[in-house]
Amino acid sequence: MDGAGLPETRSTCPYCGVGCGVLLRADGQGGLHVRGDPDHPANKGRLCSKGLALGETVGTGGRLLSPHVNGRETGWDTALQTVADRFSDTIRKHGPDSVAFYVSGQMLTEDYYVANKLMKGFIGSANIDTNSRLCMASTVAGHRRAFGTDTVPGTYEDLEEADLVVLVGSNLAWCHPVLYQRLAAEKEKRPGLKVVVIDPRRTATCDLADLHLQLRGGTDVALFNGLLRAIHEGGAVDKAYMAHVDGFDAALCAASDDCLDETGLDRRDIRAFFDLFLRTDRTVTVFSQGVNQSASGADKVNAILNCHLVTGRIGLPGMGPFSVTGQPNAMGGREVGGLANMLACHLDIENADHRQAVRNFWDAPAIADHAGLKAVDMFRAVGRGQIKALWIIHTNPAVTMPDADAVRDAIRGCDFTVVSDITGATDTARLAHVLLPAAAWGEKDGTVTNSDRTISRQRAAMPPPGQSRPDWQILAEVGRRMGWHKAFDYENPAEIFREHAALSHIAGQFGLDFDISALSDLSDPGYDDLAPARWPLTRTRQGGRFFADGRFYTPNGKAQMLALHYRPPTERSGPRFPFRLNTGRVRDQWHTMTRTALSPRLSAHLAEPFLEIHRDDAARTGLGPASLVQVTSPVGSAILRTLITDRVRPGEVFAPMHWTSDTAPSARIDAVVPDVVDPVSGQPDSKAAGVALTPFRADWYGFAVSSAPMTPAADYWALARTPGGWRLELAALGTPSDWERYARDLFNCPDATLQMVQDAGRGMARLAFHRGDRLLGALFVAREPVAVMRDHLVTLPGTDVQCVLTGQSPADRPDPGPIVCSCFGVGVNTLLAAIEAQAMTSVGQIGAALQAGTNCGSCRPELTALLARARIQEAAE
Ligand SMILES: Nc1nc2c(c(=O)[nH]1)N[C@H]1C(S)=C(S)[C@@H](COP(=O)(O)OP(=O)(O)OC[C@H]3O[C@@H](n4cnc5c(=O)[nH]c(N)nc54)[C@H](O)[C@@H]3O)O[C@H]1N2
Ligand SMILES: Nc1nc2c(c(=O)[nH]1)N[C@H]1C(S)=C(S)[C@@H](COP(=O)(O)OP(=O)(O)OC[C@H]3O[C@@H](n4cnc5c(=O)[nH]c(N)nc54)[C@H](O)[C@@H]3O)O[C@H]1N2
Ligand code: SF4
Ligand SMILES: [Mo]
Repeated sequence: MDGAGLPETRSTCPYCGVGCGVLLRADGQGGLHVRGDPDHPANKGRLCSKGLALGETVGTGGRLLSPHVNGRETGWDTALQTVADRFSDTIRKHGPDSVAFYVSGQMLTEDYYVANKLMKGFIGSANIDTNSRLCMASTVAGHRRAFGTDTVPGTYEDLEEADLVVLVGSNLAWCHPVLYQRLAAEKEKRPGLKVVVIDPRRTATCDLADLHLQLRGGTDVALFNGLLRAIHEGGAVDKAYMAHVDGFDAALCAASDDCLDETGLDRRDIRAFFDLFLRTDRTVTVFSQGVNQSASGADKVNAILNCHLVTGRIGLPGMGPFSVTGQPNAMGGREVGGLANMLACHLDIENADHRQAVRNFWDAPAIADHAGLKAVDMFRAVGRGQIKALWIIHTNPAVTMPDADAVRDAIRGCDFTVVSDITGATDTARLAHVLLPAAAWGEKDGTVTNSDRTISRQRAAMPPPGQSRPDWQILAEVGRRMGWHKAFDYENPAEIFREHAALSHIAGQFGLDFDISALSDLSDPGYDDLAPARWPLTRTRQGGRFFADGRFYTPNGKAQMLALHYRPPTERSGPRFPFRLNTGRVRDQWHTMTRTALSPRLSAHLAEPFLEIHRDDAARTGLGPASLVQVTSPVGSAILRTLITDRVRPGEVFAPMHWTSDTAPSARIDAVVPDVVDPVSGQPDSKAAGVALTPFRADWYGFAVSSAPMTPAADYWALARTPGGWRLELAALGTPSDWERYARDLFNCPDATLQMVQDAGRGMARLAFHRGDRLLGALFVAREPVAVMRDHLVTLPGTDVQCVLTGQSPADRPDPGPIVCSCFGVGVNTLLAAIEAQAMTSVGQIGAALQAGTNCGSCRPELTALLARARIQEAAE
């Protein structure tokens, strides 16, 4: 039964900040059908690979189904009372600043609002910070310095209305795929729309670029300072608009140092970019983590804002700086005041009138009167024992905070830690004294705000399993049990949303931008039916853009250009750590993979953690293709698979952030990243660790497939889902004396039938275990990285295949190669063969022949790259 005929629920995708609308239909058996909502303004029916695979991630296997206290299952009453008592006791003994919440830009606005109210108004501390500190803090700081408030001026439509889109430190094709597709579709229609990508790596996004500026990591301020000078010298300053802007002379003076050589770019490319920028009024500059996650993140943001202010290109159709948010509710979190240095509704914690107004509105016994600890400082305070009770909600800091081993140790050493998650199997959840089961995305109601200020509803399509509950309910109940019954007496999320909207009216009266007071008397059914709407939402104003009118939220009402001095990336660690480690995301995984790794389709794209390294550096370091590399920094080390490429600059390497103790314990990359932060925003520099690289010379390498979970024992392993089970890469020092025993332990199959070939002299062993006709698992071992047809082997567990030990596919079933199109499971070998045989020249032809790229479109940049590769090969032949 596929649930056809059952009603569809309109909701929002829980992943990136594009905030696509989805239509969900539960099949009544725990499954969920997902399609894009044609009526949602963000995606108009489109979805990327991650959105489309949501149905594969909602099963209850692996879910945390009941509260646990000190490792023992309990009921809610015990768990909640334990949390409330410990927090109350700690506050009584050590004061409100001895406790902290670490929360997430993936929480719904209603969850976030309750957490912020509890901490700032009732506990009376501002020690609530969020993973948005690792994500958006530099933009928040940059916006506030320039505009006096944290506002994204433009809308998604601007990308389609622009004549030039500059993407700075953004891999839009993989990280905001539907927005990328909107841009790609527009460029196809209107090739005059130019795209410039500014990124030290050649990413999938570069397939759309007319110009790729592959600058040296960390040098963006030098480039945009240069642009500011060129704007001035080229006579492109908008003199009329400058009446609304302060700080031009100082900004220009600071920019007068010519540091363009620092960028490592060819002057002609720089000139081409500057010329394009100068002559194109309709310019949008999109920026993301290559800008924010930097020791000069806030300065990078302001360097970009300077160039838009001085040209008056802001808040008009097709013009403006555009920070794309990462998480689904990064924007909502900023609205409710989830950061330790904000109050609520964009009100200021430093402003006594703002504080009093919020306190009165909440009828609160206290109000935090100074900023709380920002994420990095917060975990350092936990480590020192200064924070004695910590509640972590909807985030996995033991993996994603810089200096992650120190963070893990700090949490482990904390007197009292509460973790709310949907699974107990995370690096952070394992450290909790109290573990609380949260309802997941498909099961709960609330709102989120996407990158272009559009508020959308998330709606439940299925019941929460076991005892799990929505985060707002858990937080409100703890608030009541701590003695604040009336303030946290919420019955449903609608009530919380109305209160939030009413508080925004006060912000509006203070003259602030975030005002959604038109929604403050929404009825419950009105909330249920709420259609996507862009703020501000007041009786007189709905949506639109900001700042074209020259009205800003600074004390004198003018925008501020900032005087920015380019600071060379500091020599972090000296000659012992000569490589610059850049980190980020891959197309089909979401952060620490607790949801996306459940999907075999998504796991097929990149099944293993890797280090992108330039071929000259690889040769110099003694790293061969597919060898393993040890990455060491002053704070930690990791082992990753080498991926030799010319996509990165010499001297710079790149690793993904996704792998964890559960998927590849040696590849928790944040264990290597030191906790250097931007002095203005407190945001960690996640993209510039100084590292040393050495080959990891394992004594043996292995590859295994299995229909049941495996328990690997090896120095390096990486586990991924497949349609019929799991696949595993292995490597270790010290060869086991008995491969049969090793493999039986790995597959947990003491009595299955074994087939085995072994050549001890060559260090080769191949073992297959059957039960009856069915293959349980197979292990291939060699002294070098194992060469077998992985994408064929992963299809075999659970089938009645007999002959697997060759590791090759039979002639009538060619190996498809690593999957490129995850919707239709089309591999790279299949694609290259078809391109060659049928002399294909376009993504459209590939689609017509193989379907690849015709559904979600997330792989289209990779298909373009394959076509180019085939062309180059042909030319060479
Ligand atoms: N598939 C997928 N999509 C996601 C997520 C995910 O986990 N998976 N997470 C979401 C979240 S929370 C976020 S914040 C966004 C992040 O989205 P992005 O910011 O687009 O992603 P990143 O890969 O972190 O980094 C972007 C680029 O910055 C470049 N970069 C590094 N250093 C510099 C520099 O000094 N200057 C410049 N100009 N560029 C530099 C990197 O090479 C990288 O290509 O993605 C969101 N979308
Ligand atoms: N080196 C490096 N580090 C980085 C980055 C980088 O680019 N490089 N990027 C940084 C950025 S931008 C970000 S945003 C962070 C992201 O880092 P995190 O937020 O730590 O990563 P997630 O895996 O998204 O963690 C979300 C957790 O919430 C759980 N969860 C899912 N649904 C629910 C729910 O409904 N309720 C509750 N209570 N829990 C739920 C998930 O199971 C998971 O454990 O990582 C940061 N760290
Ligand atoms: S672009 Fe993809 S991950 Fe982002 S919201 Fe849309 S479907 Fe979800
Ligand atoms: Mo993020």
